Amino acid sequence: MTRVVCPGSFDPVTNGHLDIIERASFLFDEVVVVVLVNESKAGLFPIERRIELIAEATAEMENVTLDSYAGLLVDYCAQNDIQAIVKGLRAVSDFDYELQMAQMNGNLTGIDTVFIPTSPDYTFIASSLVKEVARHGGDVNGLVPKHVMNALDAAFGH
Ligand code: COD
Repeated sequence: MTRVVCPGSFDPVTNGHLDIIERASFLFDEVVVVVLVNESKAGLFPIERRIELIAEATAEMENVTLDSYAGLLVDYCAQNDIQAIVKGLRAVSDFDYELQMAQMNGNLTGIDTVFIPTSPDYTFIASSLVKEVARHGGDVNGLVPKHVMNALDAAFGH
């Protein structure tokens, strides 16, 4: 049985993230989506709320489970019998950083990273841009699920 992790900040989860999670769920036996806690970055949504938003979006994906973790991703993987890290790749700009992280993680414990190319429809989507657009009342329809749109509206008081 192959258990993989899809790590991220997910602040909030976008349709780009969900596309990668769903495709990973077709490829592997079990997918654990882990919200990594970055203590130096507060973020918009508390960790528990990010997990709720992912849970609602992945409710139909039967082999997807959710968790959060503060620490090194490789330690989470070792503690939870995870065989590989799954990452989405948007563009060449992602590649440099993701390759470096993949190699660092591999160097730490030997764990491998599997890259899934983003779908063309989602290449430009990033949580940070979605928040910027939503903060100013712009339309994020199609970039995030409806319940995430509602959560963004509530967070920004629209
Ligand atoms: N299409 C496809 N994939 C996407 C898209 C999109 N539109 N948007 C994001 N993704 C994928 C990317 O693979 C990305 O890595 C992942 O989703 C998560 O994205 P974010 O923006 O939610 O999360 P990041 O990039 O802030 O997360 C970085 C991590 C938390 C994964 C990373 O910093 C980490 O592993 N931290 C843990 C601490 C650690 O172990 N550090 C040492 C690393 S060497």
